[in-house]
Amino acid sequence: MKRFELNKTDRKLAILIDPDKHDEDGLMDLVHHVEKLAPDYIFIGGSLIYRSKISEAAKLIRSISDRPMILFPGHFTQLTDHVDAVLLLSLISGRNPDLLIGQHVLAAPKLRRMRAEIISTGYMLIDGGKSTSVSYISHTQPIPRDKEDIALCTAQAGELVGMRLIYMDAGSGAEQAIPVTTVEAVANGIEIPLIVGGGIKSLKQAEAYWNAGANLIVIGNAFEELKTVNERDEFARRSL
Ligand code: 1GP
Repeated sequence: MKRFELNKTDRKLAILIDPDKHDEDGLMDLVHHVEKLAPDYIFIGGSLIYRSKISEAAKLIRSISDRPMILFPGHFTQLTDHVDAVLLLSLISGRNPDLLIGQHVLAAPKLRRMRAEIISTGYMLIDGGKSTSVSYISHTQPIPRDKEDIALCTAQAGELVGMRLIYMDAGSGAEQAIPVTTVEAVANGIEIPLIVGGGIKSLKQAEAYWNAGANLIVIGNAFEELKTVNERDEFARRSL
């Protein structure tokens, strides 16, 4: 088991793999390209996994990559022991009690038995310009993108109640990524590490978030949707 290490001075990258978007060959091909990009972590998960089995996908990824694999679960049914760590998400931007404590209660017995590291994470949705799967599935409204003060106070509240990380997400495939100024305000206002994702399309964009104080950038769609080997190689080369 590899530990999930994240500090306030880190500038790290994770690639998010949604196993439902790939058949077995496609997933293997993707993971080989993720290896060329050499991110710090592979995240695995999705708002709704209905085609694939998360454990099978995690095992397949592990057969190709030794990189720390972190589960980013959309639901407690996605829990698997074939990962190194699990982000135990509390959706603190929303007011749906099921995603603040209900799912956690149902998951607790399994979480206690798992070998993977469990990391309590304050998860905040920020409006990314369109309705996303996570917003629909979670029955919650994201924080308006121009309400920096609400984002900051929500993150601070998450830290005060004991979360180890804050994850600000515009949602997978967001039209607009989170404003850099909002990320900067939150990063400066909390003492725990900050993860940022949703709608980030390039490593240049990631750089702006690292400079603003984000400690881990998550890129999903922008890398997964590159169809040709050349496109993926090009994205990987740009990271060197
Ligand atoms: C979504 O933050 C992740 O939860 C990644 O989003 O797929 O838009 O990169 P993208």
